[in-house]
Amino acid sequence: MIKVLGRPNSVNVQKVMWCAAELGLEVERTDIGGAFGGNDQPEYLAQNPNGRIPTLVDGDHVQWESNAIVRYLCDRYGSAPWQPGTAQLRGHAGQWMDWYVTSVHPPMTTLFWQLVRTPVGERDPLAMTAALNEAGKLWAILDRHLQSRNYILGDEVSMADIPLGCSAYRWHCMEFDRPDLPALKAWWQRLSGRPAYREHVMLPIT
Ligand SMILES: N[C@@H](CCC(=O)N[C@@H](CS)C(=O)NCC(=O)O)C(=O)O
Repeated sequence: MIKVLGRPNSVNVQKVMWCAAELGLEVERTDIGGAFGGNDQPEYLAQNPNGRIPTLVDGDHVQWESNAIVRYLCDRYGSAPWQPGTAQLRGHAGQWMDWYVTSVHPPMTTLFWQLVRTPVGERDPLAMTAALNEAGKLWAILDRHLQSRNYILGDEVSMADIPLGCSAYRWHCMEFDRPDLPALKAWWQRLSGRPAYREHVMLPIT
């Protein structure tokens, strides 16, 4: 059976768990990281030298980096639409998945740490405003893209929706004044109708 090492409230673990559930895979998940610890132990570091979560163990195959794990699962166990059927669609899936990591994740991480993990009196308003402005600009790019399609690659949901979809839950559910981006919100609501998304992504933000 596929094993996923990582606590369920990690956005990076959520990508993998949501993806596996959509592909109908049975997964045994172990709580590692955060309050559970374990990711600094030699046996964990032997599988993932970064000491970060998640790590995937699929028989002899051990892998880290959540987006790469999503690609691996879709490639090995998926079919269209999760694993897009053409090189062009896979190219665009990679584009949006990498854009999430390089562009959207940094300001979203600042917002998350400020709003969820930092006591009110210790928050840094300048950092929060800068992150909110940056994240708002980036989500507006996706909002424009989604004005003419239901999902990131077109009519059907795919692996391209997974990293941004996990982050979109936090964008819409953390407490702050967010800009009105109706196409983005409609896409997020479409994802929210999926049982696997509700089970693995729509968890308390802690
Ligand atoms: N680029 C990595 C980032 C992994 C990462 O930073 N994971 C965080 C949780 S979201 C982590 O390991 N934090 C330490 C911990 O949970 O103890 C990936 O996408 O897998």
